[in-house]
Amino acid sequence: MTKVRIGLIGCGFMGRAHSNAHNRVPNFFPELKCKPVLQAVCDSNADCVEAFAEQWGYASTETDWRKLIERPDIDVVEICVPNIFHRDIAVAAAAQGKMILCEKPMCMNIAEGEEMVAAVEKAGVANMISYNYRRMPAVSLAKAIIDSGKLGRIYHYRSNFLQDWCISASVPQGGDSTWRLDAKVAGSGVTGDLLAHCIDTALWLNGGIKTVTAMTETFVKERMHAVTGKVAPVGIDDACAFLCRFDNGSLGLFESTRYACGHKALFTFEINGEHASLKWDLHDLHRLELFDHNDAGPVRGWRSIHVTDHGGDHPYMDRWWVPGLQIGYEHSFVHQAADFMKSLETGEPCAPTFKDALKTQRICETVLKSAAAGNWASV
Ligand code: SOE
Repeated sequence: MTKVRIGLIGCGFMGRAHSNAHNRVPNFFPELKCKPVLQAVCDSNADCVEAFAEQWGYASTETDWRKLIERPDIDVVEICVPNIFHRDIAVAAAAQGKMILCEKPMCMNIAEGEEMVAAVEKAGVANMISYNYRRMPAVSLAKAIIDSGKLGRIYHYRSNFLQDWCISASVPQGGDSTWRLDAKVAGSGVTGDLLAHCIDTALWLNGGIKTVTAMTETFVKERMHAVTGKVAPVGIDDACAFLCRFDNGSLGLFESTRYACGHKALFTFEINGEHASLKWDLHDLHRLELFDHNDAGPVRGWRSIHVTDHGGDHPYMDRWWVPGLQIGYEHSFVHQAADFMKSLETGEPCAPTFKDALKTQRICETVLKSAAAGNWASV
């Protein structure tokens, strides 16, 4: 058994999701030869980092990420801090020969993404961007069905990610919990935060995107900054919608917003082929809906596959509890951590690598450029 010593940077919501995942992996994937060990956690807030280490079981703490990445007893650097820090940490960690698992979106812009790819390729280190929804069993099953050719030629792909937590103008921007509203720290708004998930899944399921035309809107133009207390202009996109053409000739339609009153995390996709269609909804994440035109006429209709069975037909589900009972959000991170460990064993890259995720970054940036210019743009 090889111990893979994790150095996590960032004690926020994503730090918790990743720590929980590593703690679960040895219990639920006992056959893996690489076993994650929570070696060190880093956060600039000394009180928070101590409490976090105690709560999740880290052996030690740091308050400066540069110290963490220099430590010889760290194998994997896990980047769970706001987007503005991703490039600097990833490039420095690669130079130290560390493997890297980085939260999405990959970075602030394409230029940073290119630097990150060059750094991990030069260092020859394992790397991955955390687009966790690929590893929801129902989404993985959709991938297998699409790859089997069952849908035939693909005509349409549509996807949404709808939330409503920014509707109130009193939500601040900046600071530990609302940095996603601060353009200087996040890079973009819903495009990088939410549409990036939709795009990553779409590229995985339906292949590359060639051209886009987009529109964005910032509904609340000024918000108080949580740190300075000053009211400042809002620089992020509150909502973004775009049309696109895929390499396979299909047409795409995407929308994301944080102003869809009543929707908390409605991530959906639907794909329509010449023989069959599939659709999925994160609010009902264990179900995959399939319409198969080859079904006999009297019973032809949407069927709801409860993706919870054991026996190998339903990805990842053998690992969990009782067939027929579902799992949830956190498990996608457990699957991701397990697949990453497996990739260290086999030496195969674990998708989406930095190189894969740079494609998503390119599309996000092209979408924002198209929205600013008001025209079609090539990726
Ligand atoms: C934003 O609210 C957020 O937490 C995203 O940052 C995550 O990536 C998404 O999975 C859920 O929503």
